[in-house]
Amino acid sequence: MGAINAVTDLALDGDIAILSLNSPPVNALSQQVRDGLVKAMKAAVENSATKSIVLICEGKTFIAGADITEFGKPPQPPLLPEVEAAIENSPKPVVAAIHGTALGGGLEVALCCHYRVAVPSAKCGLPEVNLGLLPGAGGTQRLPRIVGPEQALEMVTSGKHVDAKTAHANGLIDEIVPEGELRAGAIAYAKRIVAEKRPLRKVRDSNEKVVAARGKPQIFADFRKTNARKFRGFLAPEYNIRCIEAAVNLPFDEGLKFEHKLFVELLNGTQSAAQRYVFFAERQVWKIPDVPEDTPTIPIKKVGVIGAGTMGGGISMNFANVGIPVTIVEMKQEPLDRGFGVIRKNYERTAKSGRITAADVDKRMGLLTPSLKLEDLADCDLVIEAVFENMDVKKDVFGKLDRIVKQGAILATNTSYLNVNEIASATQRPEWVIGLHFFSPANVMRLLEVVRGAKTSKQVIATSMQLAKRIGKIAALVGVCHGFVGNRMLAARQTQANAMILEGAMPWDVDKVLYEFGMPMGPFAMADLAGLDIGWSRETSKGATIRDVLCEMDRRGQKTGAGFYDYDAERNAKPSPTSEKVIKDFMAKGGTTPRKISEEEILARCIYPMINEGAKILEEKIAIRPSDIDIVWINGYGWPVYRGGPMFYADTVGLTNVVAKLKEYGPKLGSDFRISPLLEKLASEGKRFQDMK
Ligand code: T1G
Repeated sequence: MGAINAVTDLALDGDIAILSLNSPPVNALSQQVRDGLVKAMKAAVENSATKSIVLICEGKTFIAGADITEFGKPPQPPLLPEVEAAIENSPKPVVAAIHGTALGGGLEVALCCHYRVAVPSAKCGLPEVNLGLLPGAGGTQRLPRIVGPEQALEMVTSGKHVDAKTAHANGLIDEIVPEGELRAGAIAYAKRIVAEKRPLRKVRDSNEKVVAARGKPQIFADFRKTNARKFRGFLAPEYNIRCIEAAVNLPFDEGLKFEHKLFVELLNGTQSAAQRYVFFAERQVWKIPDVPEDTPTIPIKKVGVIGAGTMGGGISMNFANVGIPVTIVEMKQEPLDRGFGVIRKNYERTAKSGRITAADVDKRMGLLTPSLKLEDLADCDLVIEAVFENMDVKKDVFGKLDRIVKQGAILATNTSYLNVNEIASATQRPEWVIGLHFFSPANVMRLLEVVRGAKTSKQVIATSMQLAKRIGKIAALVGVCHGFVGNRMLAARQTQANAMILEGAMPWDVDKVLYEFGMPMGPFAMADLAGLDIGWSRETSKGATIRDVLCEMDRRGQKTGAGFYDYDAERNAKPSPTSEKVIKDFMAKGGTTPRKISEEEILARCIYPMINEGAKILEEKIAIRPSDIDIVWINGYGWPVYRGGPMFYADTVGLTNVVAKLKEYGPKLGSDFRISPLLEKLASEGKRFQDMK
């Protein structure tokens, strides 16, 4: 017994062999781990003193899946099926001892063990769908045999982790052992199954639940129908469903072959490549080269928010959700009352859906204090300003905060466009000023653009990034420029969208292309949703743009039942002959003859200028790395994750093609349009954004 290899150890506890893995950070099934498992199983089985084997992991978690870094490279033996066969076909019972998260290949390995025990805090899941994949090592064939096809469908298409209690209830876990006593509990369990001569239970042989579902295709038809909207554009969910169907309709080994065939298809596809890229991008985004991970942070125990409007209210909820008290300041009582009313309604709606309890609603509302006085923010650790998007108004507020709020507090602005350095210049402490750009609805949208000013201190940056994690956001650190990363690139797209409807395309033509590309909605439907009259007033309107004319006609968007589209009572949009006439009249007035614009041109002119703007953002070091830009677009603007984000997408299209198209459409992209030198350079060197160091 002893070390099998650098990450695998085999020990004996009485007549129980303890096979332990120790491969930080998450005991992923790397080649070394697989090799260790096969060799250790062989040694344990051949050791006559061994009656049973416990598989356990050191560190923070049980096996959290295949090693994602190995994907896309030639597979190295032993492969996972060989590992699984060594465990499942062991003549001695194997007990998986689970703590942390048994995920993907980790749960699949556990399902090849004859028994599974876990501590109460453990979780299990098959999250491969989040990587554009499916459980390719028998998970789609073994899971439904334990939990039934319905639950299996839910687990493999949501990728959600189930807690130990649920896993015990649905049969995934045989016994829950006391927290902190996993090893002892597993050994005791192994001794018991030996003493009770319990069978070598193989999941592959328990067919009751799949046979019971045979001849009931409705299970799958209903599931597909219920989730069609959620799965739109993704390949992996459908492939997972087909595998569960195979588990019901095919003998185990044929089901296994079918699963493997679909797994390989997904693995070699662009969607999984994109989603695996995003997996690592979501972990990279927190790493700030010049702000070390051990940078001291400021404890945030009390927060102040200025403005109880849509943004102020949503922002405050984020902090109340994690138990941080918030004082919300408004100028007048009426907007303050209205703001608190909206927050309570939002919480009550969440409670109605069962995601929180009525007690939670009261507890969170109890953490929110209304105020009409900025002075009430004096002892806050962080103050976030969410007032009207006007520089003078913001500078006035920051000047006052500078005089009121204690030294050592962070002063943050929720501006979505304005110059954070200029806002900071209204204070004597610009090093304590930062931008925290939330996205509407702020209590729902996952993205937070953390805007670093020229003088913002590393401590303030580190604290803001840490706080973002605490309130469940994904934060991207960006520099100061107009619109930061997301809105700056959005403007490049909007410019082209607006230009093309003055050349012959209709708003619904442009929206259709972006919707089919995978965006939740196109720019014109989005404008109607937000309201066409943002920043518009009849007094100043000159009918200079199509938007002006539509607003003058009281077509302000969904809220008026008409905008670019006409809306029925259920707010379903349909192309509008009225706005079509407005647009055509506009072109006629401008002397433009409408032309047919192809979908290919619409897509290229909407997406490629964004990519070009992204490259400029990298040149100006407004973003740290291309994948941060992708994180911004996926989590803030609904860019489809299976396309990896605008910069990753550019790499899949090929930067030379992007440059070529930008040159082809150059004359239409506006007199001030310039191709980014970085983009041209990478393209000329045959490189990708991913190759940037
Ligand atoms: N492979 C390689 N590296 C991994 C990894 C994995 N499976 N999981 C995590 N890491 C790295 C991660 O990049 C980070 O590195 C560090 O570990 C800590 O991760 C055949 C096909 C387990 C819940 O999808 O969900 O099995 O940034 O920051 O917040 O069917 O990691 O420090 O350099 O996320 O505590 C299926 C993926 C694989 C699970 C821990 N498994 N991992 O969360 O830490 S596909 C998954 C997670 C598969 C089979 C198929 C989480 C976690 P670095 P972290 P955490």
